[in-house]
Formats: sequence, C-alpha cells, structure tokens
Amino acid sequence: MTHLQAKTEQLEHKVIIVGLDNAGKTTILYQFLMNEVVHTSPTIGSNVEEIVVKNTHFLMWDIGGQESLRSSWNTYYSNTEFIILVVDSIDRERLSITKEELYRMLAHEDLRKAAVLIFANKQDMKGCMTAAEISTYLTLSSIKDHPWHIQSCCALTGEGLCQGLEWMTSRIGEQRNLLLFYLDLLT
Ligand code: G3D
Ligand code: MG
Repeated sequence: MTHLQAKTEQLEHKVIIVGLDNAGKTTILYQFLMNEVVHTSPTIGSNVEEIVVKNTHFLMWDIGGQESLRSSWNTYYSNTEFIILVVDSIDRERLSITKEELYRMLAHEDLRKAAVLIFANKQDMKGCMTAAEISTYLTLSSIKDHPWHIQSCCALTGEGLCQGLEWMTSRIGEQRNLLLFYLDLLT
C-alpha cells in the first residue's frame, strides 16, 4: 500500500443519522457499535460515535428526532457526506412528515454533496410497509441530484444494517480510487 492510499484510509467521513423520534436511530447506532441490541432512551440533543468498517472511518451523529429538535438539525449539516434517514416502517401516519423533512434536507446548501441511505426499519413488525412501498411514497426515483439507496432492516436483530453500510463504503471506495487516480496524474 502506498503512503497516499494509507492516508485516504485515515480520512473521517461524517454521517448524520436522522429520522423522526422512535424510528430506531439510536438502536441502529448501537448495533453498529457493538453488534448487539442495547436498551436505549430517547436521544436528548445529539450523540456522536466513531465506527470503522473495512478501513473506512465514519463519524456518526445521532440527532434527536422530536419535533422540537428537528429545527436544529441544520446545525449538524456542514461537511456531511452521508445522511442516514431512518424510517419506522409501521408508522404510516407520519411518513408524510418524514417526506417533508427529507426534501427539506436535500434542498439545503450544506447537504448538496451528501448521499442518502434510507433504512426502512422495523421490518419485523406485522403489517409494516415494504422498502418498495416507502420508496414509492417518498418518490425516491425523482431524486436526481443526490445518490440514494434504500435498505430494509430490523435494528433489533441487526438484519440489513451491514448491507446499508456496504453501500456507503463502496461509494467511498469509488471516490478514493478517483482521488488516487488524479493524485497520480499530478505527481
Ligand atoms: P430513536 O433513537 O429514533 O428515537 P430508538 O429510536 O432507537 O430509541 O428506538 C425506539 C423504539 O423502537 C425502541 O423501543 C426500540 O427498541 C424500537 N425499535 C428500534 N428498531 C426496531 C426494530 O427494528 N423492530 C422493532 N420491533 N422495534 C424496534 P422501546 O420499547 O425501547 O421504546
Ligand atoms: Mg434516539
């Protein structure tokens, strides 16, 4: 491995975990951290953790989703590379609020370069919406200016979470290769 390759692996990639209260944000973050379900309490304010996947460092900000906190989400936006939007797949009533929040974020200047991973969480619940239904409702196929990916998951068991992370690391891998390619041209 070259010195430059090693350097790119030390870069930290900022991730914000957003979604309405009770969607499962904190449970997902703890699954990432310890691969086992822990008891969670409502996030008060914010919480940041570092995780490393396949030599890629992520700084993950778990941002509280209660209505009173949503207006301050934008204070976390600068330098964000990934938005993880967690959806409670059983909560049909509030999916319209999630949709509003999603498009508000995508229109924000500080997030114009961010890629979006949507977790359709709580797939273990009877009668939940599928990822395809959520994708249609959120009109994800209309999003052309941000890379996006939807992944169904169950944060309690951890099912689907690794696939979501893999999508993120593969995007970084592509960018890293591109960066190394251009650096190589310059030197
Ligand atoms: P938040 O951080 O988005 O507010 P939490 O949400 O991670 O605190 O989770 C809210 C509740 O949903 C928790 O239940 C948690 O256990 C539950 N939950 C999270 N993910 C799943 C899932 O995939 N399936 C099911 N069935 N429940 C899930 P409690 O009862 O602790 O409030
Ligand atoms: Mg929380």
